[in-house]
Amino acid sequence: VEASIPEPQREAWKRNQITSFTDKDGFEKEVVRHVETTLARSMFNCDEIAAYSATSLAFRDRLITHWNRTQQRQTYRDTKRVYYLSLEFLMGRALDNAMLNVGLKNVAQDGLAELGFRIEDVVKQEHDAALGNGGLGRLAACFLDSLATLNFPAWGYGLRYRYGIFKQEIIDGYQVEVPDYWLDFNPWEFPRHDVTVDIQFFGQVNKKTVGGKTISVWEAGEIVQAVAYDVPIPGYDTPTTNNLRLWSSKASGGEFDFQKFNSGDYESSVADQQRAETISAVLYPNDNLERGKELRLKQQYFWVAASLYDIVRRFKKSRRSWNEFPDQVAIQLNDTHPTLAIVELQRILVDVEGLEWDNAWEIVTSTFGYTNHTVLPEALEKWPVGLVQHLLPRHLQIIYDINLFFLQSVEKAFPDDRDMLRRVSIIEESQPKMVRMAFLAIVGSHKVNGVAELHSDLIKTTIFKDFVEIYGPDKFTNVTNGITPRRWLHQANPRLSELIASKCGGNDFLKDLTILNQLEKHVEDKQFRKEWAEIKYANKVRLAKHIKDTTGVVVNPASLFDVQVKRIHEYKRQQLNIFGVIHRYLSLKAMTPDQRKKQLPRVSIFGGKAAPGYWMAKQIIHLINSVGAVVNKDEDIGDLLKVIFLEDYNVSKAEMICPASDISEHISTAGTEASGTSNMKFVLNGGLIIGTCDGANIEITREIGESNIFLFGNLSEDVEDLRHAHTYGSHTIDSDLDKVFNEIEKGTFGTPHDFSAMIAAVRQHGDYYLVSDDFHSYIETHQLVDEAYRNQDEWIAKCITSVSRMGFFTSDRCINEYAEEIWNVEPLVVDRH
Ligand code: 475
Repeated sequence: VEASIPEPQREAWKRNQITSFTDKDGFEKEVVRHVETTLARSMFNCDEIAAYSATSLAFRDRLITHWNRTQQRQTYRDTKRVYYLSLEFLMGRALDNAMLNVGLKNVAQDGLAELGFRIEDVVKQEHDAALGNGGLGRLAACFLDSLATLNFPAWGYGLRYRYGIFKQEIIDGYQVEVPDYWLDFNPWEFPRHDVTVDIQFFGQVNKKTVGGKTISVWEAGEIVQAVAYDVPIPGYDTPTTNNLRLWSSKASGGEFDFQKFNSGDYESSVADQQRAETISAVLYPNDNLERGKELRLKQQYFWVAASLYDIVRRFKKSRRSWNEFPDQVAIQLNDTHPTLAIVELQRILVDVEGLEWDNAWEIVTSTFGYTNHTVLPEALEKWPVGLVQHLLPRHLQIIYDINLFFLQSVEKAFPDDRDMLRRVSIIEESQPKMVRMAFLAIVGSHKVNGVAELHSDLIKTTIFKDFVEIYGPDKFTNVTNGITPRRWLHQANPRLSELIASKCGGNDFLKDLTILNQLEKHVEDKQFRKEWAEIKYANKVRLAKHIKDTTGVVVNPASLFDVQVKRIHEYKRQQLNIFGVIHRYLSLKAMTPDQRKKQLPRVSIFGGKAAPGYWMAKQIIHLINSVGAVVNKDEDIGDLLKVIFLEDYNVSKAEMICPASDISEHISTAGTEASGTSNMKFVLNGGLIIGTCDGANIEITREIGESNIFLFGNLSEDVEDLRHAHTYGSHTIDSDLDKVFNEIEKGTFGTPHDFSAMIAAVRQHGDYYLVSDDFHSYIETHQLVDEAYRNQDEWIAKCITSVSRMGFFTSDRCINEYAEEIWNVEPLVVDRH
């Protein structure tokens, strides 16, 4: 059936075009309408959740109008589109962001007030959309915001997990995981029951001859249906509203398998249904770790195949030749998780569309770009050949062919280096054989990028060294990460944003963050510094209240707030931090009351989730809580030291925590943190950082100046030698760290046995993360922090100067670099009305 309305009837549609609200009265009308009709409630039965729901529905209606027009415009202009494929989108809350981006938050605030609600309370009703683990997923979310704000015709593609990252509860000092069932009421998604794709698994490959040509036909063993759910992504101060398409799995052929149903096998047909739904049921909760589970591979193929079908379907509408595909389509692979897209596109072009291999391969490699996010060996994806063979028999054949042609070209170019072939082969000749996804991603892409300068250099000299020789250095590039200033400054810290706007000629800095440099000429302005300090204090009061409400511990907002919030991982070294805290505690205990009076009060704040199977990370959480339990009730210490573990760190908590920090910790072993992005969030919110020379810390230092950051520790070029020395030389532990260990072993913080593995990792097992090597420098640098903080005036000046120099770290800059150097796409200029 033709779905397009014929010309004569279109008049009626045009007459009845929807107009969205623009003022308070219009907004209130929409809220009341939604409360009374959509929600079937009334003013006698309207709580904050109902107010949240109705407000969201009102804004959603508005977004949808813009969203429809954006899609029509993009279809009509038919320029090159960007597709960002990510298994994670860590979006957080949508309402506040929608109100700010659309520019109607004040309208909503006044309207809600008249209707009897405080906007802050209404906004808090929303459940975070937590479809990600950490940095990689949040980066994808920032990128979507920038793509829309900069008017790029772009789509995100991901999975609609029924359960996002688990909720963390702390019970008796231990992490307990609780499922995150978040879809109860989600006004921000639109089910597209008409947009479905059948995805096949298992089965076998048969050869068929069609018109004298032999082609491979993949006969399915199982078919699962992908259903699209669309999430509108509003740009800031532009009508452009892009689309994030998330796929949900269900059994194909409707609700039930009718054959089984009719033959009376009702239970097994329901079981089939449930099995199909498992594919998109849950986000794997590992950060910087791959565990090689079959269901994970199924998720990857399911999502990649549905997305490519959609992309190809859209391309085909314009009836261009296949050679134009890379001129119309750029696909970015967010890490190796979507690497099968390379194989799937080759399969579509060769098996389904009948292109010659070489022609197809040229199209494929011109289309894809691959971003690497980690050098940690345990995070590099590899799949057993047998598993790929079983699940995706045709894809394994194609992978072998890709590898064959690739190795032939390598052999030709490096005839004397036999070992090279073994090293770079996409198939690792191990027991069992493995498919190396990163190598497949490199071979199948035209550009490979790292996410900060050091990281991009490291991948070129370590894990991908051979590929730089093979392809030359130009295939490898750097795009340093960034963050969206809309969410991470304007939304998270409205008062600071307003103060900045008052010195920077209005809100333009939110679209061109380099404008922040206008702040620098006000650094000496006493009144400005005072207001700046007041805002920081107010943000600390807000966090102190949250700490009191959630942990019962009272902290003094005048203390120095020292924050480390991120996933718990040995390489991020929360253990170094807590050992440092114990050292501080012991020093304070050894002082006379008079000496103590001269000390600076400090609150050490931790937050972050441990992967459920990461035992050591869970021990670290337990130690932090055990230290807190002792220190926080020690009357000798009082306000001088408090140790807080904040439960369930997530995006919305980060929005409260970042603005409240004085100093934040980014202390990974040099060479391990690819970039880090919370370092940028903290500095942008007027906090200083203590960090190692790692990831984007290095570029932050270059931008804001060495005197505005507290760097410590060994450099990445020394790490290998130090590790070697630990294992093969004599390994002496730093004497202050040794005292800390002895205190733990005395039982000061509970059963010593609970922490023996953490100590053994340093003392006996080679101290892989260099905790002992960096300990002294870490402690000394914290003393410098204390001294610097005593001079509040200078401290504030450092903060202002730093913020003024943070323009580089907007994700807008980052997206423009991708657009120019990797995607070759241009924004679609829109006339606004
Ligand atoms: C880096 N996640 C940060 C951030 O570029 C960087 C890997 C495998 C399986 C599951 N999750 C992952 C990551 O590798 C990841 O989150 N990497 C992070 O990407 C954005 O800023 O340094 O650790």
